[in-house]
Amino acid sequence: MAVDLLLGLQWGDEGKGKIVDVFTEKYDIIARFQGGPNAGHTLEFDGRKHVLHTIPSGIFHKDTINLVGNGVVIDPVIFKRELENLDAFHTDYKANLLISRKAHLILPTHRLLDAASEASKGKAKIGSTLKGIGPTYMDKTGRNGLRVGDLELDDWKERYRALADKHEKMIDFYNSDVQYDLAELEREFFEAVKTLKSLTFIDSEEYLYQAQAEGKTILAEGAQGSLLDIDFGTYPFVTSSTTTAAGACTGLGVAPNMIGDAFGIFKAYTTRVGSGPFPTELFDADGETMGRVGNEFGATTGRPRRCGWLDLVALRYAVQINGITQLIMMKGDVLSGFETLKVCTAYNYKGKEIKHLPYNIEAENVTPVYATFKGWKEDLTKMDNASQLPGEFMEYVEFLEKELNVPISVISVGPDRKQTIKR
Ligand code: 2SA
Ligand code: MG
Repeated sequence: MAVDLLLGLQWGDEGKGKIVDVFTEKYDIIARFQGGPNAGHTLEFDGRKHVLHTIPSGIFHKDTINLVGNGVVIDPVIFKRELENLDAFHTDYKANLLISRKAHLILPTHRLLDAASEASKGKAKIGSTLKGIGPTYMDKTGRNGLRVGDLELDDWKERYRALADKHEKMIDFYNSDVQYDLAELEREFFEAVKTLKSLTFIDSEEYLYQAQAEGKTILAEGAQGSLLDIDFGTYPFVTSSTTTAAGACTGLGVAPNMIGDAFGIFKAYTTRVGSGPFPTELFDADGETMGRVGNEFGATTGRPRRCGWLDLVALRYAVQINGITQLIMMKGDVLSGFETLKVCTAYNYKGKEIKHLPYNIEAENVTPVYATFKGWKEDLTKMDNASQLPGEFMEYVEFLEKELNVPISVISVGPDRKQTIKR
């Protein structure tokens, strides 16, 4: 069986957690393939809201296996907290949560290095979530990292010490005023490692290979978004992993010819948290309304998200890089009540109108070209059938389908599992 993908097409926070949770009934296995506790996947059901960071969003379905793949970076401390938060939901995570031995570990000193690095950048800072993501992936590609499988070796604490000692020297090198009590951080870390070790570690590429051979259905759950991809995002204002389709191959060990559907998820408008260019960003009442009505705050850090109109130049690029086969549109309900809506269809770039994403999309280089649409007044949040959706809303949807040349097969009209319309 081919592996399906669910990928964010913007700068993250498209609503991947909700959709994975809704889709889970169709899949035997949900697998995370990149990122780590920088992600914040929000799920709502039975009147309760839950935020996941490292754990796949299929965890609330008792018959689903949830796999943390080799491409993910795990902070045992945050992971332990996530597990504790699950206790109230009676999930059987000892049985249905599996961890790849090849996943890398975030050490306390990785978090400190992240803070020191950001502080050293001053105004040019990335706006990192400061979870140690960048330094951990640097150690991975630099071939210094500590992996989950190392925790099964007798000398893992010595390996830990050697790496942490090296990090301390690097922190000194930054000469930052980041204050810390490493002994306390390490006490917490070693305690959390014990919890992590109580879970099942596996050779996940072999596990997935066998699962495919047995005809199991698998969904790879992306984190962050395509425009935060280390290669194709708005570098350097990106995260440190491959958030696009190819990341599922390297982050799980799935062969490229075994990829099935690539579901691309996007919001009816755009948001971004952290620094970096954002051509359609709004600084007016419309942007403020999107943020307020859409409750646009970082699910991990609580930071307010920047808001703006939908950017089809960027979205087309993401559809193309990922080979998206079906689109899922989120948060159209947030746009109810706008008199008119705008969609960026092209950029003015060096005196020319272009439809592709150029190397440089800072405000001084690109000016968005907008198409305007009549808004709708109806509250979409109570609707549960495509036939109830207002005409103006459908015009918006059909315009996007035509421009992107991919069908929008799911429309979400609110955060709850139930507020999901299939077309
Ligand atoms: P990092 O933490 O070093 O990977 O940050 C690098 C950039 O990537 C952005 N980034 C994110 N953008 C949107 N959502 C993310 N997850 C959280 C959420 C973020 C939060 O769901 O809201 O709570 O603030 C996420 N993770 C990383 C980040 O803002 C930097 O621009
Ligand atoms: Mg998020």
